[in-house]
Amino acid sequence: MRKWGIIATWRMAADGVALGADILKNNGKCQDAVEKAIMQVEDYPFYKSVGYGGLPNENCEVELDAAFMDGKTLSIGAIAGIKDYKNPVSIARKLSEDRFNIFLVGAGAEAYAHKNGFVRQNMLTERAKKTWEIRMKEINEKNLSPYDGHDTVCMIGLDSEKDMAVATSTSGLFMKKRGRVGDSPVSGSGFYVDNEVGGAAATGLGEDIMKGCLSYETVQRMRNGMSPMEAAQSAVEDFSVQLRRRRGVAGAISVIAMNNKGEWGIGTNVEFTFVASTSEEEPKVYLANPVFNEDKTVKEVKIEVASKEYMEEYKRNIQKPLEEI
Ligand code: SD4
Repeated sequence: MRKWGIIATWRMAADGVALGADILKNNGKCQDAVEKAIMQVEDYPFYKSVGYGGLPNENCEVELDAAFMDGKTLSIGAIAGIKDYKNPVSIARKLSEDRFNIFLVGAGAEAYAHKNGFVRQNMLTERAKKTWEIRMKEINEKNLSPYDGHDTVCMIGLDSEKDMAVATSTSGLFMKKRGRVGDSPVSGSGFYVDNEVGGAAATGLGEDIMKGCLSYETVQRMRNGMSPMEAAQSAVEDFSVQLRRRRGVAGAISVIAMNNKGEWGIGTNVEFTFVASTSEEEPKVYLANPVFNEDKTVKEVKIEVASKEYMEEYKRNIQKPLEEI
């Protein structure tokens, strides 16, 4: 049997991964699998950190970042700070076909999307607006740090022809400054894939992920012989140690990885959930929990499959009525 595989960040990607796995199982292309899988997450209104329903910036505007990379040609397309367009990942994929101007921001990205017939849509939901209002009040009353609630969806796919692709999509940090761009659309930081090795993608505090180019770093470690699990965990851990030593603090960082044999791995310095499926395994949601030593280094990361009850509780929670937020 020909091998295929797909891995994604966060439990919100469960339905998307199932869709992507279906495409790959039927000998579909990895480019289509990762794009369609991410579109599913972007379109679902109850996920508050990606696409429609994503949380806004401090001005209550939803500004979205997305990227797409093809592991065969190394083509990249990326957009940042785009407003009012339905599927940022598809715009990024389209840009990857071009030779020049492959990374567009703000008004330029919107003009490109308009010219190429992408669907315009107000991406701010009532739910996201209410969450913003509550948070604004808390920040003002309790002097809290505004930055919170950030979960990028990243997908890495391998198809039966041994091609690979990666894509990302996010509303970035909740309450970010207008125009702030994180790692997710930045090649090497938020994502990277090379058919000859494998792919990696990151989620967490973009400001820190970019300091270590962690997706490229993870792919390089696989190139040098590490398994995806060793590569992702050592890249995250080594860099977290560096950040703490040199800056006193390391932000939340999680990386997913898959090599061109369909083996996958993750690295994380915080509690993290992810979803994976391959020609050998049905889509499963996993919970990853780092166990720390006294000096804050990670001793091991415990990985277990999420139960059905866990996922049901999660769905109930994200869909709770607006009055209960
Ligand atoms: C960013 N890395 O914009 C993104 C946010 C994220 O999990 O992934 N959070 O910094």
